[in-house]
Amino acid sequence: TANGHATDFDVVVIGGGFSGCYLLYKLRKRGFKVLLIESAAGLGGVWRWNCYPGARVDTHVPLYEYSIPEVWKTWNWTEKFPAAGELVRYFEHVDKVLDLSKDTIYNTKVVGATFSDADCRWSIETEGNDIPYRATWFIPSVGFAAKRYFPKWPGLDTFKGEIHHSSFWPGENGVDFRGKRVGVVGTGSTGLQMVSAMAADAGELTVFQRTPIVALPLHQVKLTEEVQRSAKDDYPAIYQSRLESKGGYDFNAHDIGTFDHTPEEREAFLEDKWSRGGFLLWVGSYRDVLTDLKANRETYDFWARKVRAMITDPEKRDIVAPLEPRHPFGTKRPGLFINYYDAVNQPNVNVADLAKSPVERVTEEGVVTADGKLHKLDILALATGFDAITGGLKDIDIRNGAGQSLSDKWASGTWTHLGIMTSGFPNMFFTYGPQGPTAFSNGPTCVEIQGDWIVDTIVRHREQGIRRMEPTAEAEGGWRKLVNDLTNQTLYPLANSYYMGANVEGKPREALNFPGGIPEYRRLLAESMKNGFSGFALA
Ligand code: NA7
Repeated sequence: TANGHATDFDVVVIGGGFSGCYLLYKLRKRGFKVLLIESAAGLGGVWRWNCYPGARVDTHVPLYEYSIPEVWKTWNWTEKFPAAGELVRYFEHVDKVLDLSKDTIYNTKVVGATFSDADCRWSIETEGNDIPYRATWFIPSVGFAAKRYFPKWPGLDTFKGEIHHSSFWPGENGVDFRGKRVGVVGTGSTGLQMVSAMAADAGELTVFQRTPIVALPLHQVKLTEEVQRSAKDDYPAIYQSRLESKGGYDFNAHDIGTFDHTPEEREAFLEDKWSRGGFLLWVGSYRDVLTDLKANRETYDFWARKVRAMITDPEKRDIVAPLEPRHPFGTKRPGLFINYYDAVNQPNVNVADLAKSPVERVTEEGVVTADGKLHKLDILALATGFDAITGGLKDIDIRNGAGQSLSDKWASGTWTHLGIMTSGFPNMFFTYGPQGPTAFSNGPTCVEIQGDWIVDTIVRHREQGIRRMEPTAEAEGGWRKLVNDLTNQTLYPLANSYYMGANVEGKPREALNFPGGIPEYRRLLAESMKNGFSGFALA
């Protein structure tokens, strides 16, 4: 045994976020011996790490939760868009109801995993532990934001104040920023939330913006138990609608083109999407917003008009919502705002336009931009994102029987079949990873679909005595081509986003998400299984 646990399992899962918990629960129910390994002290994955001020999910509940009846019937939220802390409490509830901790080891970091061809089993190595865990099936469910990204600025380590990355924040109230000079770097959905939460109490807050975020209204609603109790009759239908929606929500884009409407009709249509809020203006609007540049510009201009009207200072207005888009609307992840533009309006909030004047270096005192200005800071809050989607997997020393590592295999590009397995690495499934619906899907939707498919697959293999499975090189070549071809029919390649691997120096530029939508993805998964796992070699 290691840490007092057994070391031999049918399945070892890494990561106690939405995916890992789902897999542990479902696999155990089917009689498998499963171990979940988690590097944090509890469950919740991304919500445990990203506990910076203002951290909140921007998909509303009950879309953003498990469809497991034992869980939703016994849980009520306090807000329609819950904050990180409430999501961690949700996972505590999940743990209690599904009894997950008894098969989980916490505070344990997986550093490597090696497949043995001789006995078709994985050995999983953990930090500070000489005895590996062994399993027939290995499922790294590390999430798409497991590897944080730091700016490569000279002098960053010389800064005398506090530096925190958003995903390594010392607890929601762990940094006292009241009255301090705070610099928030990055204006993705994280930076937007941080600025919104910190502006009121910070002494002076500087937003270091390289690219303006397209932020859409989040209409927060306080939820009572009574309201949820009576709404729960509809939950099964809502969970079903997630499976039928392209993005795993409960809505789709309309089958109307932007220019099918007159300008007046268009204004009214977009106004309706905007005022109802959430991601509707992005993926619940005209069908051509993300495929046709001219159509896209109509939505951008509408958005810019809306936001510009909210910003009082003309200089800030041109930085935060420029008349000319920096990339097509929605080709970088939009964020949802509650009070972001009010925060920007505050006199103690400055916006430094890094597109005009990039960061040159960091000194003991703060950040120096190309215009020669020293932005003096007490706290540097990095909301600079992640080596997203592939970074977390490549960070683990995963090796096949021939000694090849996954990070070597994917050095110049990512290869998977169905975004769920990669050839040469048998018996390893991944969830919410490269070339799956991932960042184009509501997380829980994607995770349950992939989780169910993996569990059904392993059950069938047990029934039929299959001990080894991996995609064929041909199938993964086809999948890679499909993912990239479909993406090339959209406007996504026009932005330097993490969707395209384009936010990290030296990372291959490629489509990292399957853009065909949830129903098509489900169809392709089911088709492969029905055809005796077409695209996979079984032994
Ligand atoms: P994102 O969306 O990747 O945003 C990162 C932000 O940091 C973005 O505005 C970047 O600007 C900025 N950035 C990154 N590096 C630098 C440097 N070197 N200098 C200046 N600015 C920089 O990450 P988030 O954490 O906000 O969100 C990740 C996901 O979490 C999100 O999609 C949701 O699914 C939840 P850029 O746009 O590259 O010019």
